[in-house]
Amino acid sequence: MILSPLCDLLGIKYPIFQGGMAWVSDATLAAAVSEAGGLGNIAAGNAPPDYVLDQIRAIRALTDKPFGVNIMLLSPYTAEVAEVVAREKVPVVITGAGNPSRYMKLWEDAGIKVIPVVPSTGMAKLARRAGARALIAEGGEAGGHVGDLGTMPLVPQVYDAVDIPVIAAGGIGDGRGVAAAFMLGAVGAQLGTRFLTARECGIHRVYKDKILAAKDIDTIATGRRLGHPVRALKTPFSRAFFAKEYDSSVSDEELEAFGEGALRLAAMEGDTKNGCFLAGQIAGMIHKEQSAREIIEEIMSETEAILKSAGKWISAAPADI
Ligand code: TUI
Repeated sequence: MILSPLCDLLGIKYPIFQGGMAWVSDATLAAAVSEAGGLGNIAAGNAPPDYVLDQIRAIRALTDKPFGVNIMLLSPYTAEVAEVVAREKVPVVITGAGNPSRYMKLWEDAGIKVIPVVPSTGMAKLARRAGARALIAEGGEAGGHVGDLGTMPLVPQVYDAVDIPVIAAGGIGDGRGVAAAFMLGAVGAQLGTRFLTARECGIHRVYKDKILAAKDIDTIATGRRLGHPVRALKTPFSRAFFAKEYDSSVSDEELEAFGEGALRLAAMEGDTKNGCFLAGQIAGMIHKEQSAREIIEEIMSETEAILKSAGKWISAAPADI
């Protein structure tokens, strides 16, 4: 049994979050994760407030365990979604892709525990000052919108910068990654890509098959020019986007327009030509479909075995080097 302060803070059994993934993590997936003892998260993405309210009602019908709502701060509906989660008093809000400071008091007054995703120590300190209860330090190995630093350098630096619990994310796919996250100072881990092939994940069959077939070098981060790089599987879409990005005759507006709707086309339609299949660098480690419960229990038993055997590195001087 792994004892983490994160479990006490949130009332969960395992210190594992399922990352919020636009068009992917709905009430069904999030409920399965929460029922299995992790923290399931509904992704608001770019969706309107009505959708988010429906999903909150849906998850409450499926589980009485804690859950979170992931709010993507670049969404045009952020202010309205912020109000919905406050009115609904959801247990946890996770923010991404921006500075959540302006909404923190609203959420805090509603008794919500706010856990922002941060890509740097600067944003970590800012979020801490604004009232964050914990932080998710997400490295650039993650899928979706990514920062510059890798998880290995980011997590310990964020740990040193703040006095609240830190959860590691980005590049974590199994118990080895979770154990490593603990070694870096984290109290838990958030995984997104690993849950794409969960049985309860309702994405298109094509998306799951692409993840199952992916190799280590099959993801690419595009969109740096627009200020929000996004990691996805290499597909005709991402290669075309990458080419346009380095073509000075293509304006930023054209580039933005080219990407519009691509997440939905991947997740809902499995459109291999025009879809953007977000995935992290651990996609190459996923070889089977499992239930959310199997995923979480497998990860936790791997983590426990690794941590139990970690003493082997200090038990005796190496015999022969
Ligand atoms: O947000 C994510 N991952 C995402 S969001 C997304 S949808 C999207 N659509 C269009 C453009 C961009 C994204 C797909 N995947 N992860 C959490 C995350 N947050 N990663 C990095 C950050 C982040 C970046 C900058 C957090 C704060 C931040 O602050 C910058 C500032 O100064 O505001």
